[in-house]
Amino acid sequence: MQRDAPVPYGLIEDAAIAVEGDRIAWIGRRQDLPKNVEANCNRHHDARGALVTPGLIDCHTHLVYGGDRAHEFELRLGGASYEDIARAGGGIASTVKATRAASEAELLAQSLPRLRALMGEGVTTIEIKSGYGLSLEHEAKTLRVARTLAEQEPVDVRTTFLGAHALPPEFAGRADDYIDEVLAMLPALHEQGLVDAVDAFCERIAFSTAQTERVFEAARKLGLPVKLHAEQLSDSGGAQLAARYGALSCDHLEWLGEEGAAAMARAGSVAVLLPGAFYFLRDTRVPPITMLREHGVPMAVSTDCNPGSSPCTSLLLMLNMACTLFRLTPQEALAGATRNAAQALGLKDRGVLSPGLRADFVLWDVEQPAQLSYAMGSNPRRQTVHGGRPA
Ligand code: DI6
Ligand code: FE
Repeated sequence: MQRDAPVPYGLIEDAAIAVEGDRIAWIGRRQDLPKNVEANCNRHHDARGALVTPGLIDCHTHLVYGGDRAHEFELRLGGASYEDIARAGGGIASTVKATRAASEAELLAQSLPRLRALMGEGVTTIEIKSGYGLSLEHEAKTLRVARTLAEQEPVDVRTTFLGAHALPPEFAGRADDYIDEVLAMLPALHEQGLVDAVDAFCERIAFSTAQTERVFEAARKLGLPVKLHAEQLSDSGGAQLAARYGALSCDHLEWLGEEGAAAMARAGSVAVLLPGAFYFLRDTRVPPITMLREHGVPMAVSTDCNPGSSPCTSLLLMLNMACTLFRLTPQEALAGATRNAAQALGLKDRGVLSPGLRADFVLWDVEQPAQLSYAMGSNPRRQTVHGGRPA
């Protein structure tokens, strides 16, 4: 797919891609392949009719965590709500306990299968948030595990500091003091090279807009981009706030209002849609897709891979759910896991197949792109190429 291509998906029939190092050197119709490009090529691969897309980008995950929350799933099925469980000291807090208790090696071992499952479906870039450590020691541990995953596997990892995810038990009733702590953690983690972006959970069960703004101010001072978990359970004005700080993205957005959408459009923030969380929490309020389209807000689609609201390691299933539950077109869904997902991470070197960009792509055994979001639970991936190398 190429940027601004007039045909659906920017599809090129009978295409050729030339790769040099980790970059795309040339892409177009095979018959147009320049003679010198062909002559300089020392290895040819016949894609044998495969559909080739950019490597998939999962731009919102909480993939590194300890334990699971299957028991809370049972409680919810028995009638308890996600918010009830959170208020009773479960929810995110129970994952914080398990994550703190896990050693770095244990955390890595628990996270690796989740990463491999996503990579098995063609993910070449993934964002991983902290937010289950909630202290300098454990946030650093989480972010180091995220970095180690990228060293061990052929995948790019972007790390996001989500210190303002929930109130840790030792700060119960002292949310502002905990924000002071978050503000102290951020520069220390940044100094260790562990932070690519900063996120917060702005919600009535988490942090207020005033508290979120303090975090954003601190990020701005360090020159770090921000993102926000906004309007997931209520409209708290988080999107407008995030837009004022030029947020890369606002994520969830079930309760987003018109002013929020307009602010996002002005700021160039991406709307990251998380149909897994919507589905798993049996939400009924769909994010305002038509409004986002009308305002020209780019939409991304991601797994939100986390133990509480979206224990999901299939980005292809999310493409399907983005279409069935949120009524995205398959073309919008695919752009949501490629081009717009790259934008949500502030990455300009990937997400589309264009000369000069990273040679991250996937060969699929499908006839047409809509099959990627059409089928549930199938995985037509034949081969992934990450940075010009078979992965
Ligand atoms: N919103 C979410 O959906 C995840 N975090 C957040 O801020 C859920 C986190 C969890 O329940 O463990
Ligand atoms: Fe999330």
